[in-house]
Amino acid sequence: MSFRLAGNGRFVLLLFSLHCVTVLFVLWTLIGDIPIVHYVSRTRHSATDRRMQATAKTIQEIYEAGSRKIHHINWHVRNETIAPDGVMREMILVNGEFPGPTIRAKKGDVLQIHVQNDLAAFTQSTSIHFHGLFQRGMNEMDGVPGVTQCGIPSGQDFSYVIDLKQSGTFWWHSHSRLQRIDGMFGGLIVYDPEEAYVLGRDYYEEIFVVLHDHYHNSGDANMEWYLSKESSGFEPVPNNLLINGQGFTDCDRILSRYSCKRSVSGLPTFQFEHGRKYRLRILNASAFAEINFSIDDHILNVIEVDSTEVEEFSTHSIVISPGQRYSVIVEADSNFQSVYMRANMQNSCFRYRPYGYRSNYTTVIEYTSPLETAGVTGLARRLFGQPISAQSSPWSDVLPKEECVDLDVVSLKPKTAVPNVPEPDVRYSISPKTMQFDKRHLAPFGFINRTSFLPAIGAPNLHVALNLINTSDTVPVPTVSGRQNTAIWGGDQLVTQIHLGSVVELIINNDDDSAHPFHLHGHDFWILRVYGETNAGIGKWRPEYISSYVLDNPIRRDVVTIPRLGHAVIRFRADNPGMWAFHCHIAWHLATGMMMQFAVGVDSIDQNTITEQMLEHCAIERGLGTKLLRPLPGDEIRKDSRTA
Ligand SMILES: *[C@@H]1O[C@H](CO)[C@@H](O)[C@H](O)[C@H]1NC(C)=O
Ligand SMILES: *[C@@H]1O[C@H](CO)[C@@H](O)[C@H](O)[C@H]1NC(C)=O
Ligand SMILES: *[C@@H]1O[C@H](CO)[C@@H](O)[C@H](O)[C@H]1NC(C)=O
Ligand SMILES: *[C@@H]1O[C@H](CO)[C@@H](O)[C@H](O)[C@H]1NC(C)=O
Ligand SMILES: *[C@@H]1O[C@H](CO)[C@@H](O)[C@H](O)[C@H]1NC(C)=O
Ligand SMILES: *[C@@H]1O[C@H](CO)[C@@H](O)[C@H](O)[C@H]1NC(C)=O
Ligand SMILES: [Cu+2]
Repeated sequence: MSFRLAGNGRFVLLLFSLHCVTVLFVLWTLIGDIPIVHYVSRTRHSATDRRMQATAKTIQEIYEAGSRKIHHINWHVRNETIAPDGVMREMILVNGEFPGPTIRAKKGDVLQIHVQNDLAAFTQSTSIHFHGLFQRGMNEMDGVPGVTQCGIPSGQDFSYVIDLKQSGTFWWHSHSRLQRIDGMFGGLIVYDPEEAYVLGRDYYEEIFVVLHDHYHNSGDANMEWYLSKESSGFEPVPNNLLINGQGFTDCDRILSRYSCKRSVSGLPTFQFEHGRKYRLRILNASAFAEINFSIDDHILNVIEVDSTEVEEFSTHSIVISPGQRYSVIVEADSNFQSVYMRANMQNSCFRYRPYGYRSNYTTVIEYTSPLETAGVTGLARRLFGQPISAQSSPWSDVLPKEECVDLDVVSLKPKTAVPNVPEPDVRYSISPKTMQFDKRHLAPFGFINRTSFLPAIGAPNLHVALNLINTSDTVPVPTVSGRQNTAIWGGDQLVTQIHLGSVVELIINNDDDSAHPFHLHGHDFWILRVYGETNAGIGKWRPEYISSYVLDNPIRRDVVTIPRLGHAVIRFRADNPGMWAFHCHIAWHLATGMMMQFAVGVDSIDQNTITEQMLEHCAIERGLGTKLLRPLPGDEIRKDSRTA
């Protein structure tokens, strides 16, 4: 055994690998094509890895807890300085965990999540949205400030009570400001014995893989830059890609204003036992980047897309947009002793690369057997740490060129088939766009049609719809475009009223130069058509496309990526009363207003669902009033010239 130090400071390590119980081991060397080198030696799964894994025991405990278990969950929201990839930065975390706590429960259970906002600054209210849960009949628990609630003010608390009526892979995240990309998100997995693939029966273990882009600056700092002249309207590009909150930074390539710690960065490693099947639940929690995920020498059998079970579909790689989830079954049948799991950010979606930018990520999946782990390999690990390289190479399919698009709509088929999608009762079209205005110093804002959303202060639209507040009593919010606020709703709102039970067809024409992954709250939708163009001006929807819709059992999901210069057509049955957000899931576009709402069957909402506590939070928000208004670019100039 030996190791040597390469000239450029990279460690080259050797590792033991034991092949059978009786014989000894062989040494392997490394450094494949990718120079990932620094890592923390670990002999056991870290706490993070344990939180991300579920075994037959986990599910047994969940089921033995009895029917309709109430999960009492206590969350504290605080800001903390941590270094997920070696670079220290302030983050906003739940219970200090990053990613946040993973909730595991079964269908029929109730979550009672007590959220205490311990953020110091008075403007930092918070909220939790449970992405993918329809919240049927419980619109007030959807967690969107300005739409279904006021933010939970700092120093205050709120309990989200949620009936779990669906199963699958979900996630939760703050819907306030940019807290999601500052670290406030986590997984929510709901099991159901009726599922096609059951843990312990159809697969041996499951591993939650959270892929997300990571910025070395805070969301607010990035936003300030985005809205300034320096950005020229380009979105802030992430510095790194993390898996389960862990990553690696080459400290030599980091600007000196950051504090970079060589010793803390680590890569998660995963273990497979030969002959077993694993379910990977993959979540893209990114702010911005599309990610291409693959495992060398292993086929990904896609079984779930955004909590919709699909007919098994085999592929070598999947591209995941922000907010999307995929479950894949992977059979551990490789002859390699260890292989790479690869995640690449789709570079073509970015318009520039920051200094020290890292777009791809490989981490090792090791093949182990229980004896090896306990025996000599275990000892070797304690001495030398985790192996850092594998001999495998990436799949070399000839696939279409890298583009920011989802898995082909036509290849995904839900298991619970809907042979004929119902005809629409109403058809709406919308055009999302990022636009810049001279009077706002060319700062970019996200629009849907001519409206850029700003959350109404102290007057969420759900409360307005239920006559719990008059908009005339609220703090006026300036509109981005300078147009008048609408008579009914506060702030700058695009609200479309829908009769309960209507089938809505929505055509989204994207004339922008970048793709927009759109997410609908409260419902999932059928995707009838997705189309991208390479030339501006000709990718818009046209009536003759109706004949090309996929109407026979199309995929149902809750996020669809609208390709650049193209369009998508979705349909959904608006059978869930409430104010439901529909927005781009790219953090920068959402935070600058790319959001509209569907007011579905508002007359059927019970006013009593809004608690005293929720009304109090709104009163606090109105009390803070103008303190919560951040001047829009351009407004401060007007103020200056008035006072001058
Ligand atoms: C973060 O914590 C620091 C120190 O505790 C505090 O000064 C700051 O205001 C906090 N920021 C927020 C957003 O709460
Ligand atoms: C996550 O979603 C973002 C936004 O669409 C996308 O750019 C990125 O590639 C996705 N990442 C993965 C791993 O799918
Ligand atoms: C991975 O990153 C390296 C270094 O940034 C780059 O040279 C390489 O082309 C990337 N590979 C892929 C597949 O993007
Ligand atoms: C995704 O990665 C795989 C494996 O590295 C590669 O073969 C494939 O071309 C990539 N797909 C896209 C759409 O970039
Ligand atoms: C958005 O604008 C288009 C084109 O002007 C219009 O036809 C459509 O009705 C608008 N959509 C909504 C939801 O207002
Ligand atoms: C709204 O205004 C009307 C008319 O001024 C008043 O009667 C009603 O009580 C107000 N409602 C609320 C919730 O303040
Ligand atoms: Cu967008």
